[in-house]
Amino acid sequence: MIKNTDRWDLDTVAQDIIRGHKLTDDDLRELLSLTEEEDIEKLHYVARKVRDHFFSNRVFLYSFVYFSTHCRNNCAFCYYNRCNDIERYRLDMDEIRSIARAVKNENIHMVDLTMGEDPYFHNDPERFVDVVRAVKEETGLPIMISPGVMDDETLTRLHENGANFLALYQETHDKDLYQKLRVGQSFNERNHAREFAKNIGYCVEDGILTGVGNDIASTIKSLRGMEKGQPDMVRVMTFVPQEGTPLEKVDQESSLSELKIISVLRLMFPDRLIPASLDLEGIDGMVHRLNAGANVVTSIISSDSSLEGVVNYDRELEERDRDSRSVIKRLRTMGMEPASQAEFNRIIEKQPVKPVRIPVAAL
Ligand code: SAM
Ligand code: MD0
Ligand code: SF4
Repeated sequence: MIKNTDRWDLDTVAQDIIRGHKLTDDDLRELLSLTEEEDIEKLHYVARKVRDHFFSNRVFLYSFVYFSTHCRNNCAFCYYNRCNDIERYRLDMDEIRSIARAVKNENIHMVDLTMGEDPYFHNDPERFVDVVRAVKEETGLPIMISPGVMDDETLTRLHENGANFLALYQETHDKDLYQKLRVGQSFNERNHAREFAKNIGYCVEDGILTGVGNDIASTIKSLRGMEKGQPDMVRVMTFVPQEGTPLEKVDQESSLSELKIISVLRLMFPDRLIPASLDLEGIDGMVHRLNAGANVVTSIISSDSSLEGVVNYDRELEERDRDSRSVIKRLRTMGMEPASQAEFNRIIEKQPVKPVRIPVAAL
């Protein structure tokens, strides 16, 4: 559908997708197998066309607040897994409030409150409810929570107290691979929490890792698995080997496969949120991800913050360059603009995305 296809036909492919055409497994296999730069560029072109139809040049921005790096789990890929002997922190309420106040002035659409599965909060979930309530009070912004797996009752309490979005990445929908990645954790419980959250009114995000033992068949399984849950946001991140973890010595893949998958996600989920994470390759990497069809920038952290990212491409760098001002400046050089808060709130309120009409002359 992409190879041996000229520009006019590519526009037709984009129009088909916009009109609701669904990709078959053969299509997915073909797209994920592309290796020639020219073909991959065509795929990105179609993905951008589809994205621009629904979102024009508008981008959403999420601030990332990793408020506790303690964790009871043992994910093979994660720097913060309980077996890794690293320095950890847990912010207290005053620190959280002061960060929330700072975020308010940063021109972002949502705050992402992330933690490891910290027993301090998981054994006494009302503590986390208090955090959500405080951040809502300070910012008035939509709140994403990324707390790991929480039970139905807690998810309900959190929703009632201001949490709008649940980010909970399955990493893979291939059960065998899942057991190797999320060692000792239940596949079904993780899926259930996302499903339950969606049913009670949250927006939800699912996500997969690539470069972590997934071949094309396994990636297709994951894409179909995500499709089943009809998430509001879908992500793919390249696995970055982390010091002190079981997968430390695995070779890191280039971002090529992630960029292809971002485009494929755009064709499968035309009007959904798809992030370009700054955590992997910073602002330069953001440009490639937006050019592949993403429409959200995540992991924005103010330049004076000492909080962690999840992967931290900038762990060794002296200067951090992933604050909202630098992001917006770069977006503008690409002809893109931050969306308005009202546009984002419509998504949070689950109103259908109104397509932006493409003038015939631009096709
Ligand atoms: N503890 C919560 C959980 O696991 O759901 C919240 C943290 S969650 C935001 C951490 C996510 O970052 C993982 O789900 C995974 O997708 C991603 N991640 C963690 N370590 C990574 C690595 N080494 N390379 C790429 N992505 C990674
Ligand atoms: C990111 N570091 O977007 C964040 C994180 C959690 N909801 C998001 C993985 O890259
Ligand atoms: Fe803990 Fe989340 Fe890292 Fe797994 S991915 S070890 S649950 S912080």
